[in-house]
Amino acid sequence: MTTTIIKNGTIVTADLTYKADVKVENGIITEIGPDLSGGDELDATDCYVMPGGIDPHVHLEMPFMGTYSTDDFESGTRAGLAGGTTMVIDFCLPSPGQSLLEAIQMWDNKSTRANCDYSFHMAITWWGEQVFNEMETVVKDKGINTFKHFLAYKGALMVNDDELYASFQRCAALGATPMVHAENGDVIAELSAKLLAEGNNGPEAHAYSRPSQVEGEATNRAIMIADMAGAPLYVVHTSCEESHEAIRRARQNGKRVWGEPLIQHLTLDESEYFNEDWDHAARRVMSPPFRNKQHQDSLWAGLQAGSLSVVATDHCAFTTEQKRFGVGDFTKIPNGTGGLEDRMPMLWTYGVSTGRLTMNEFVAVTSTNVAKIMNMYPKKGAVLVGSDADLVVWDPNKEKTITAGSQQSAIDYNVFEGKKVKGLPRFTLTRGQLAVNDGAVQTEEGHGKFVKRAPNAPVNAALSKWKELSAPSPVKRSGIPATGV
Ligand code: DUC
Ligand code: ZN
Ligand code: ZN
Ligand code: ZN
Repeated sequence: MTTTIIKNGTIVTADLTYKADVKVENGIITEIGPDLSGGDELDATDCYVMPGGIDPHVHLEMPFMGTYSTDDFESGTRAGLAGGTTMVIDFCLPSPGQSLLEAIQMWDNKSTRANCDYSFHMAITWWGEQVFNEMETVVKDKGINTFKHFLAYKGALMVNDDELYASFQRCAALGATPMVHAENGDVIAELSAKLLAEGNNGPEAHAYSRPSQVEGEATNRAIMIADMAGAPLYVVHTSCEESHEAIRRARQNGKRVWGEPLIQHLTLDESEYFNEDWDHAARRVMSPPFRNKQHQDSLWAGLQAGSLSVVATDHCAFTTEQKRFGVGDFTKIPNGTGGLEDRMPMLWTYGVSTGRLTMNEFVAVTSTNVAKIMNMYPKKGAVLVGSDADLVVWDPNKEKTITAGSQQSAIDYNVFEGKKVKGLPRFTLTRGQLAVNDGAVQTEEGHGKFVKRAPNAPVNAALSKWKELSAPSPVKRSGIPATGV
């Protein structure tokens, strides 16, 4: 039995800040209190002891746009741990026509290399009786209670509204939460073709092809369809005011809708695409694209007001060589950026240190809210007796300048290159095991375990106003007009 005592730190959770030591035995928190002893000691003087970050949105070794994202479950989770993230949720992506269960088998094989715990969302990339039937096994046997739907990527991953409605209804019946990548894929396809025809083929055209309206429209549509289906809804990578506005309105109306801005959208803006260096701009091509300052202000306001719930990364890292598949045609630039290692330090620096977020709000949006929405609280996302010891001992005075040269990610650049961050892990523990030791990364490949997530409790179901209005049976009429003459 291994015992570790985290000594002299200040515990920061989503709702409390207090001084106490933490005892960890065999990967579980077993005691919290003053002056604990009886194990290997980790000195947390002048540090905050927080639940490790949970990134609910990553794509590791994902087959996408003719290639695979370069960070896999090994380098991706190592990058996460280095930055204080102790769990990731990846998207299991069946190719159209493929069995969901077969896709899980493929993801199980890839994820054996993970350095920290992980879970999967299931993507609904096609629709049919087989998918309808397999969804039950996915929820009940495989422990996956979230289903992602792409409203973009026409001709590849996109689902149409009839499929969306059918799948959302199925989610509601199974106690699962649907998720949506909300961008109007039909409009994007039209705009992209027009831009290319006009000779607009550089990376900046990627942003022109995906204005904020395409995201606002799709978010509104998905919220309304979820309401009709009686399902809650998680909106991934909320990047603009129109989408945030739709989420805000839904929440005010009592709907269970959550929005997830990314650290990239909070801290980087559209001017990145106007850089004269093609590589610089292409490396930042992701969907949705970076936005202007007004949209960024809206996202920060949403985190402050609680209308947006989570900060994620959509970590989907491609090398410069992969990005160059799109020279001469921006639609062929693999969409995606990195961020796993930098999410926590960047949010601390730009959110907590600036006074926009309290430390407790930081913990909520990087960990606790995720654990609650994704049904794994308080096993994850908590500093409580009985919780997994996924912890970060956070040194608010530790500084660095972000640079690709010293990152864990396997790609050759970093979208945050040159940014100075203050606030970094002194120690990161994954189920009690040290992955960052006094700043040094010492991960163990294969240490990570799959985390099963149960279906939602009935109280978590969506409240549909539409259902109350719908007629339960046909109206009885006399004097029916005769047909035919
Ligand atoms: N957006 C990206 O930028 N990459 C992966 C998938 C997505 O929706
Ligand atoms: Zn997406
Ligand atoms: Zn994504
Ligand atoms: Zn291990």
